[in-house]
Amino acid sequence: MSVIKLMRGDITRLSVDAIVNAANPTLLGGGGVDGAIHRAAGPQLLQECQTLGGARPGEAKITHGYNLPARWVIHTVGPIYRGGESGEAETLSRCYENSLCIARSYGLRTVAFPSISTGAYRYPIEEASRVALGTIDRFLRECSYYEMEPIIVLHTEGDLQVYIENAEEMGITYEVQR
Ligand code: AR6
Repeated sequence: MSVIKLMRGDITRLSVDAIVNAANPTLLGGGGVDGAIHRAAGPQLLQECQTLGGARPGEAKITHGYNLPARWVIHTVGPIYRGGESGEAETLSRCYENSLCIARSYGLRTVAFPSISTGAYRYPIEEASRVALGTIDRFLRECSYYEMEPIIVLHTEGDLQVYIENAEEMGITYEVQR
């Protein structure tokens, strides 16, 4: 059975099959983790993103990783948090699910996620972490024939603690990578 790995760090430094980008609907870069990924990947990433035609919240699209240690980047657009009654959880869940589906269709195994929507898009991390963990866990169970190694990379120790506490509470199999 696959396990969800949790770690603190900078997602742009990971040598994995794919990292996931918390993008905006233009898919043409921005601040936060999106800006860090574009800076580390170099200008060819933006060139390829210009051919994608953007994406709607919940969708995911894949590009090469260029100068990143990761081979691929899966760009997904999280929901902007507007109080939680506007379908935010469903949209956020589709971000994780669609990213994992793309990874599987490309035969990728190690896939690193940031905490989508919990920065500029202001999704409270308490709620967002439960959606992230629940969706990834469900995918691993439904897809147990395909061995995957999902990693959630948190930028701060405080964020990592929230994910650990919720994984514990939800009875999810996880491993902290220090
Ligand atoms: N590695 C891992 N996590 C990071 C890194 C990093 N290098 N940098 C930031 N984070 P955000 P969003 C964390 O704002 O909320 C962009 O402008 C950060 O601490 O990057 O989905 C896009 O273009 C936070 O926990 O993404 C969109 O316009 C998490 O990544 C908008 O922001 C997500 O924060 C998307 O907002």
